[in-house]
Amino acid sequence: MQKVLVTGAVGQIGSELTMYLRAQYGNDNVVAAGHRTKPSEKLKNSGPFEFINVGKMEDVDGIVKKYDIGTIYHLGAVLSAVGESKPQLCWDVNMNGLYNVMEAAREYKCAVFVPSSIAAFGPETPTDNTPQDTIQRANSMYGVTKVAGELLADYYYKRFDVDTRGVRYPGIISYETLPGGGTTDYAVEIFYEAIKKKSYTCFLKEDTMLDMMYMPDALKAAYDLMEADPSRLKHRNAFNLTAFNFTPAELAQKIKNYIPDFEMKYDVDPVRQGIADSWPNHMDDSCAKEEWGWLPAYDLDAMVKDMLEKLTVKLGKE
Ligand code: AKB
Repeated sequence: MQKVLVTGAVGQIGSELTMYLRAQYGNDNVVAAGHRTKPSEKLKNSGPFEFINVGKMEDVDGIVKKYDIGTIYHLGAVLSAVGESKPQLCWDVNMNGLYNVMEAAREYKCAVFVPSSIAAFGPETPTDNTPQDTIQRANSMYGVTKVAGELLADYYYKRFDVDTRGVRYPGIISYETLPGGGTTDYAVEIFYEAIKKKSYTCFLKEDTMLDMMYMPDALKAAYDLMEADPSRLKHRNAFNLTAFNFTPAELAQKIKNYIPDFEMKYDVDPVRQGIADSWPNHMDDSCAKEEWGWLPAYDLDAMVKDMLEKLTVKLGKE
């Protein structure tokens, strides 16, 4: 079989997606590619691992050729908060990285999974039941790269017949690898701090409503979309996707059900608050449901219970 490549494989989603895909396709068939950050022993020892810079065409080209790659899950990206502090880096990694992946996919006839985000929307987008096809005037650099990435993926499908597919992920909550530099990171940090210190200082306002999803559903979504019957896909890229939505105050209350003396404080970061305020409260993901059977397994309560159980063990606080 042709092999699968995961870029950004040391990141929050990439590290777990690599292991998920290795379980589906076999360890040796899934190549993990990271950039500088040391991979975990599990990631490194369970299958092929390489360091690459997605911004360098020769790196992307080289790994696709070396391993006879048939499908690329392109997770390598700079997230929203880091993107605002380093906009030039964000453009370089997110746009040139994606362009290089698209070019390699065109040349070697690979399929590509392109993750977009709620960040592809902006302040003029309808915030409730945000339609699949709507106004997208993103106002963060990360958001700009996500909108452009969606368009680029559509272009490569229409112009060069590259099998591009993708979703707009909401905030992803997980206990394995910490997210790095996003606006929704609070929804992961809060669990670590609740277990370690019974207190968390949130950088978003208590009433900031955002879409979210638990990692097992995010992994299954990527896999299911890439395995979906293409004749059913009216859209290809940028499917709206959500599992639940909540505010920081609501999440704190859910955690309090398990840790009654948990205390939530607020110290709002204007940059990340501004980004969050430009994102939807809740996306309409009916196209993903109709076209490829998207159905999340975890609701908010199930996620909170599982996160607390798994992290308590991980942090040795049993
Ligand atoms: C971020 O907060 O930047 C990401 C995202 C929603 O794309 N988690």
